[in-house]
Amino acid sequence: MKFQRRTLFAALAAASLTTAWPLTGFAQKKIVLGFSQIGAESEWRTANTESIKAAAKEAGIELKFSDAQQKQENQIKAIRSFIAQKVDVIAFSPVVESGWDTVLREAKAAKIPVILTDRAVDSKDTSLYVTFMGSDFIEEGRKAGRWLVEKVKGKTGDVNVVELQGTVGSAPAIDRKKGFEEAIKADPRIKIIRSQTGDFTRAKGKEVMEAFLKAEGKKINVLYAHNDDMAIGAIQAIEEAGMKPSKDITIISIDAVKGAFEAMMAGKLDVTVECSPLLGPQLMSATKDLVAGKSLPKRIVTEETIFPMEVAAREFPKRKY
Ligand code: GZL
Repeated sequence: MKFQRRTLFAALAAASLTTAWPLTGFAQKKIVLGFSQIGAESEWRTANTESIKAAAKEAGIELKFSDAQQKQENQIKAIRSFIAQKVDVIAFSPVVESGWDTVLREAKAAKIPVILTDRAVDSKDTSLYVTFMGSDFIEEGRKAGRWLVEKVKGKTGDVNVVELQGTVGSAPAIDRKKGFEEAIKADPRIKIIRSQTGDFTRAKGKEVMEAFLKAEGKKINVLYAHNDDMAIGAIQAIEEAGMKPSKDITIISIDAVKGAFEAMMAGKLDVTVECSPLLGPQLMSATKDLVAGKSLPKRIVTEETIFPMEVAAREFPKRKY
């Protein structure tokens, strides 16, 4: 018996020298990611949240998730709480571009890396975050504008546009406006005659479109909405005003959520520019890389396309959000 036990111990000692196997306990510490989400203002946001939660589960990452109800102060509070809890990584989608430097400096002082997802910040000190992963909103605006320039090519008459902007001060609202205005310079007939925020929601989009219709009525030829939810709200307002969406007013929007495909298949929306919310897997992979000490590119751009009405029925079954 004695001989056997000695042999067993000798074998274990030898094994411990040859494997990387940590003899002190076997469970690896779970990575903890603190995520501050903007809110639940749109179909896009809901899909984005689902993607992040599902990907964290899949990756075995402990997710501390906070919903800010579209208020910057709630996002700042959440980030401070993540710092106090000493999470491994902080990620967030900044509701507006400005006002983040102080809290990001606190995260830096606490040596907690920060990942920006979906929207950018305007901090001059880019050392305050490791990477920004998300869409190129200026290009999304250009795609919307280029589509309109092509649509009116060879036609005569005014092209008066009313614009429903996203949340005031947010990167998508600022950049989608910039890209659209750059692209429509190609045809001087295209003019933005009214522009106002609908805060990315259906309710506000409908309310502002009602005001546009009261003020401009049949002068309106085109609606450019910074997201599908506002476009869908505006479609309701157009119908309640006795006009036909798409036929009387061409409707252009961004996101390519399911609701937009349903509106295009019903002949009420003309085109939607894709803006993918499915950032969860990329975020979890970046989080694991950071914890493993790997470096990340400063900017990770989401590849996207555009869906005009004529392809909606063919593409809809393939859509993941
Ligand atoms: C874009 C995202 C925007 C969507 C809206 O990446 O930040 O916020 O376009 C959402 O639908 O509310």
